[in-house]
Amino acid sequence: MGEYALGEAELDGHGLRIGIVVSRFNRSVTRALLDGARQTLARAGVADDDVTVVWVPGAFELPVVAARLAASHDAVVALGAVIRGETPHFDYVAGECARGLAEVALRTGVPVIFGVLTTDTLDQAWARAGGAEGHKGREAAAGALEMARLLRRLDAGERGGGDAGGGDGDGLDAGSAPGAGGG
Ligand code: INI
Repeated sequence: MGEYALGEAELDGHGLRIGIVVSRFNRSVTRALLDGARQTLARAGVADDDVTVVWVPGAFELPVVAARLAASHDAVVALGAVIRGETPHFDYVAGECARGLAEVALRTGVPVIFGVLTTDTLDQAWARAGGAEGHKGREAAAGALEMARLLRRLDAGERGGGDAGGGDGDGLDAGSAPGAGGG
């Protein structure tokens, strides 16, 4: 048995290629998400040349570009801000965006990180784009690095030594991990 989990200190981005797809709708918020994501990637050592940023009109368009980026990157970060306001459009846009991004990840095997804010108000969105509730862009970038590294480790059949899991779902039991071998 072994355990696969990466602690935050292990978020080494050197050599990883990260695609970012970001929505123009509610652009001031999504620009803040993008800036935070890029900072996190740079601090982790991801080279500028290894980051591709693609803008799309709205959150509904994120999945199709995420699929393209998945073909040539180790992980994809999808950033957007869907704000409920008064319109039922929200449910369609947010729901299809989430469903589409999940489908891309499962179909391609490349992690697609859901950095899409879904809030009732613009204030709530700002709170999550560097305000009182944290920074979803930074979190999404960290998630992309963790997942890219984790999948590389699983593919290599290595045993991880991270302590972030603790058997509560963060780590993976090597017995069920592809390539981990039994015996
Ligand atoms: N797109 C968003 O990213 N956020 C929203 O809040 C939003 N609202 O409220 O409508 C939104 N709509 C546009 C949508 O994503 C598509 O771009 C559009 O429907 C064209 O397909």
